[in-house]
Amino acid sequence: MADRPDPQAQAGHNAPGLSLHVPEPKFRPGDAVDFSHVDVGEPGKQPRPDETCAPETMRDFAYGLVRVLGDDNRAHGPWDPKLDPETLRTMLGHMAMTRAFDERMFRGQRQGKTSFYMKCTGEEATSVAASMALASDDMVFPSYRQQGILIQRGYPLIEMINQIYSNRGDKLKGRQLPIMYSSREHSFFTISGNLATQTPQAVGWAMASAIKGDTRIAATWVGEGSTAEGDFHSACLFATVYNAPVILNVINNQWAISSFSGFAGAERTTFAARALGYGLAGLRVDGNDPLACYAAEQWAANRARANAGPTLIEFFTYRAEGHSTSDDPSGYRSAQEREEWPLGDPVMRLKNHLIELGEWDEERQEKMDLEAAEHVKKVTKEAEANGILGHGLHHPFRTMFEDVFEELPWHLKEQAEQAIHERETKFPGGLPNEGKGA
Ligand SMILES: Cc1ncc(C[n+]2csc(CCOP(=O)(O)OP(=O)(O)O)c2C)c(N)n1
Ligand SMILES: [Mg+2]
Repeated sequence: MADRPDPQAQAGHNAPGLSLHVPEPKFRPGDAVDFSHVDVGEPGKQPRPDETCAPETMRDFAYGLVRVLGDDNRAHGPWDPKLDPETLRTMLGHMAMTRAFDERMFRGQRQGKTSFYMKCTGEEATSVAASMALASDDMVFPSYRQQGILIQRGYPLIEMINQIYSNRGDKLKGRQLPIMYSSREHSFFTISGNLATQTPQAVGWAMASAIKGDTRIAATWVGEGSTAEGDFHSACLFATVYNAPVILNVINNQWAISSFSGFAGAERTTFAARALGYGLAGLRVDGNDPLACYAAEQWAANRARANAGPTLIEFFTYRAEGHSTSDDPSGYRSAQEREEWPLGDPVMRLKNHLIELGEWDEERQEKMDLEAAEHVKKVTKEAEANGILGHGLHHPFRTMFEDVFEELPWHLKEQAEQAIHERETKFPGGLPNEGKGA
């Protein structure tokens, strides 16, 4: 022992200094964008494994990209879901409606009708097409950028706008941030602002469905940035351990507000590759290809329904707009990224596919877009009749204490009485436009 060199005494003498890697996005504002390092592969080249296959046979799917629609606007390969033209037009219609809705709500926020909105521009296929591959009563646990699911499931637009305006018609009584919808009737779990909490909840729901011998499966959507949360990893572990009938959809849109995907691990590996470590089936999919999105979700749904196990799907896409109305992406990323994104725009790609099939044309598209915009405008007016955010208290003050507990516990009862008393003292007779109903 005595004649060995003491490593502690030696440390720092000859050893190279340690250094830490801090990820940095490739392009910043004003930079010319070159995405040639992004390997998107060729549409139609990926085989389609059997839905009951063992996860360890799927390694390559975690690193490749399932693609169907080619630059020739045709569908290629075994992942082509072979949807009939009517279904494709319906898909296009929901995507066009989602886009029209986003445009109008964004404008509404700028006009001061609400405090907040989030668009999903460029990501419509990851919600609309994926949702179409599920049964309408499969339980979904989305994040805040999946308005396309509600539109696809036929949730009335007026309910969405009432919620965004937190007005008299808002079923959630103004208690949730705008866009954090909830609809039990549409098997749409309440959106939470606490990122990734929906992932273990989806797995738990799926486990319960299996315990009850039900046939419904669960699907959750989570942003790539949010996969850095511990909740996501607990969800993966529970899903694989109990073979829960669940689909974990990771929307890799490259950005988490102003943090690029590298901070969630994208410089080292793919998000689909997370599946390998857990023994989950993993698929990496072109998220701007509506046919590939549909096919992948259908594959995973069949697998879950056959009790063959959960699937983690990475949808490789791009967030074309700012994170939310509170964000300005020109401060942290190059404006060219959107134009240069190698996978194009999902609405355009589906439209061009239908045209290529001889089942659509530009005139009909124009009409569809116009009708969608007109419809959203009309419904917006109807919702405005119920009030807009910030113009009066649309629900009676005391309702903030209701609907959580069946019976209000004593300490909340005391708090409620105190708050109501203080308010009445300060504003005798209430505020103008104060909701007096219910
Ligand atoms: C637990 C938690 N941490 C941080 C935030 C703040 N936050 C809201 S959205 C967001 C970015 C999420 O990015 P991503 O998961 O990639 O989803 P995207 O917005 O791209 O759809 C952050 C950090 C939050 N709401 N909850
Ligand atoms: Mg993201």
